[in-house]
Amino acid sequence: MTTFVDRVELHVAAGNGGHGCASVHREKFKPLGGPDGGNGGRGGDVILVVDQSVTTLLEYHHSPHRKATNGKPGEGGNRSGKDGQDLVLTVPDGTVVLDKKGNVLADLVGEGTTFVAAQGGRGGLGNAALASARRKAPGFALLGEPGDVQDIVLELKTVADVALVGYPSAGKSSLISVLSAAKPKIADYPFTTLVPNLGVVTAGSTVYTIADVPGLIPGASQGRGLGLEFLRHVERCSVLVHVLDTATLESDRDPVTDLDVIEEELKQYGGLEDRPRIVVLNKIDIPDGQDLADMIRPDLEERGYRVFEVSAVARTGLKELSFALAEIVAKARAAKPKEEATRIVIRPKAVDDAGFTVTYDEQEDVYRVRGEKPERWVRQTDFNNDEAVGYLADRLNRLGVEDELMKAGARAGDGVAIGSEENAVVFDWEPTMVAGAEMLGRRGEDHRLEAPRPAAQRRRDRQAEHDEAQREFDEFNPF
Ligand SMILES: Nc1nc2c(ncn2[C@@H]2O[C@H](COP(=O)(O)OP(=O)(O)OP(=O)(O)O)[C@@H](O)[C@H]2O)c(=O)[nH]1
Ligand SMILES: [Mg+2]
Repeated sequence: MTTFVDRVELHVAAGNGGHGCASVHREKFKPLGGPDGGNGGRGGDVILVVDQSVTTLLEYHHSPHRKATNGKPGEGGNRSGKDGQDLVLTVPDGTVVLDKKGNVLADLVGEGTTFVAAQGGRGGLGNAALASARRKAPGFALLGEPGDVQDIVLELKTVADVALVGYPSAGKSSLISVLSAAKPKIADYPFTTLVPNLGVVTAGSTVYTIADVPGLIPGASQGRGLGLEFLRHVERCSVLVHVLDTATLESDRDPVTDLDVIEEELKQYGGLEDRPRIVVLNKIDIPDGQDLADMIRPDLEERGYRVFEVSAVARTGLKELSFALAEIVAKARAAKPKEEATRIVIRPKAVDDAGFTVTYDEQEDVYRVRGEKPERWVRQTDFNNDEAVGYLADRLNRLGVEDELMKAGARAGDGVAIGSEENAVVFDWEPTMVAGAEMLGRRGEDHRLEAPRPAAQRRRDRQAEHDEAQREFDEFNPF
């Protein structure tokens, strides 16, 4: 059984971020040095890039699981962990990226077009980076975030200017082989072509691409023959060419009914109505073929088709055909808006979403907090470390989560879930604990041990706090 490789399911996993390090500088005779734990490295992204020398998705059919490397954890002595390496996957021009539900995530057309299919996790901050004027010696670090894991589907929609359609053995592949340098498989049995062939044609000053699709038969729309699946390859073309066989000896077929049948199947497929069409009568090197062509030509012209008589084998009528196609293609290109020359980078989701929502989830009897920031902060928290948990509470409080919980009607002891239903951290709310913490000061410090701060010091501390918030914001908004 032949496998079709113009549609594959791909499982991609970006690298995890490395954990931050909690460490205290040690030096002889200086027992209490400052915090010197470095940050974890970023996990590598999984990136799809169009490479025009790649023509199939075969590679991904054979190995559909791909993972980028993890970031390394930070170390003491302020050493940051190394970033993970991005995994770059090359795909053919015209690859469409879909999610498992069939939604289009990206349509990759043009050399170098890039799509980040899975984003690497951020590295966690080490305790050196977490230190501030008010939290001089944090005894914790942030965890690295897990990288994205995505199931995606890649579909190839050939990017060709001209598409050849017709019955099996009408001579579509033969035509490509004589119009271009492509060498597709040609044989006198039906369904020789199983995946589209692509050729480049030069006619005068116009260069265009031409593709065939596996042969169509009546009922293709119901899945007969190879079905209509391959018609997606003609969706991007600017002109359709009906290749009709004038030399078949089957009693129930003649070129005009063949044309009607194919048109009916195209209609079933849909979306191709606006494409100009021309008719090629092939195999006129055979005397009966020429006679039949002469006979049906007026009928076809009456229907409004431009008709070309050719022989792919004797190589006649090809020049006229290739120049006529060039003209149609040039016209279609002129009508299209100019393509962006720049590389497009498409990310699977927006980078920033500063907001959050609090809703009461009746089913689970919890107040559910959703939002990019709070959910990220939870992922970064080492719940075995009380100080880290306290830091999380401070962050949530500062974002206003506590206030919103209060407004939503939450009382002490109520369940609060941060995150989606499948993936949430649930805890009992203790608003007084946080209020108490505010009174006592932030985690990692204790007012009672310090002399009252002079005004200038308080100002500096406020500035430091502001800087920290800014850093957090910057870290979250790389652009
Ligand atoms: N005499 C003659 N035979 C031709 C001509 N063009 C193609 N053929 C023959 O017709 C047969 C089918 O040709 P292909 O080019 O493989 O046909 P196809 O339309 O690509 O067929 P599928 O891939 O099966 O859909 C081969 O044996 C070719 O040699 C022609 O102009 N004259
Ligand atoms: Mg063929």
